[in-house]
Amino acid sequence: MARGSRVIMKCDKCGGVAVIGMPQHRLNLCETHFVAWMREIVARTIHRHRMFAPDARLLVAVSGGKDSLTLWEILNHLGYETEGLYIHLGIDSDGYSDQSQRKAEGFAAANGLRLTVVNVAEVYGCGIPEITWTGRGQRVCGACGLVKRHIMNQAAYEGRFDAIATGHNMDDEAAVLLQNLLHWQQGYLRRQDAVLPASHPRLARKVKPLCRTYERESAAYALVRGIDFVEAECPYAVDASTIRYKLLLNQLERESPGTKYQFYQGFLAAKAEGLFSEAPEGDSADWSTCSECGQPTLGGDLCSFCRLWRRVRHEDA
Ligand code: Q46
Ligand code: ZN
Ligand code: ZN
Repeated sequence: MARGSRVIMKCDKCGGVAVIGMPQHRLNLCETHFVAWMREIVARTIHRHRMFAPDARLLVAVSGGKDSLTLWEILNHLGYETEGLYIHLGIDSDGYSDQSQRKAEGFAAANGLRLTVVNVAEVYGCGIPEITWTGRGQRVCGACGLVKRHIMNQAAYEGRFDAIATGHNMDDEAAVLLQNLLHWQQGYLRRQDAVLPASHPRLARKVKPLCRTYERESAAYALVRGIDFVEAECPYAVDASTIRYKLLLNQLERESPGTKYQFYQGFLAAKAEGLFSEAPEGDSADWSTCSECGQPTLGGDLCSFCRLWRRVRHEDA
């Protein structure tokens, strides 16, 4: 072959020009067949994991990024009744939160979908970075996760949604799995799944319909479908421990395509056969009700969300 010439990949379905190659499936697809493939995989994932019924009302947690907007577009295309929830975290660096909110709002408006925005600073007094007891990136993410879970549960409960759908992809899930395995986090390993059932009537069922597709596939889908998403990562993501595991898995994937897929799919298959399903004694939930917000809690009078804000307000005084 002449130097400088490009190899044009062909679509395995129609012979047209392929826009993506997926070595883990030995599959190259053109734009049309890739879009159809993504929708089919998501539909099958929903069905295989019995995520929700065809008439379910879904609250889609959107960050303005490629994964959550791709997920929302596909669920909408598949005919599900969806609403979006955007949580403005008050992350100012390069206007990250404002920019992501605009992307989420733009997508909702363009598709005639309803989006609820909760601004953490406006509702609770300060944004995630000002939760000063944290200080380091990793702990900012811990507080952020807690706040997001609480707001999502509250919104799903008040809006009577059947489930919260999040845009976690296989790269996210495989990285968390590797982290949990390396530290033998048995509790997390028992809970990690494509579906997190509602453990209390006020805690929503959580589903991850993108858990069988790679991150690069949701990015490709968003590009092909012209979805305008925020390209910047949250500035705290660089400190998130899962980034290290993602890099490791990507290195393995480059050397041996399909590693990530087999690793995570194998885990789900083993779980379905009973691995990690036995809860040790004393693992059954003993819920009480938080005296401040009314959400269920496993420890004391206040839930961890309300304890966090008490602490923040006290330190602010
Ligand atoms: S948004 Fe929040 Fe993530 Fe940013 S502060 Fe960390 S947890 S990295 S998904
Ligand atoms: Zn094709
Ligand atoms: Zn509470």
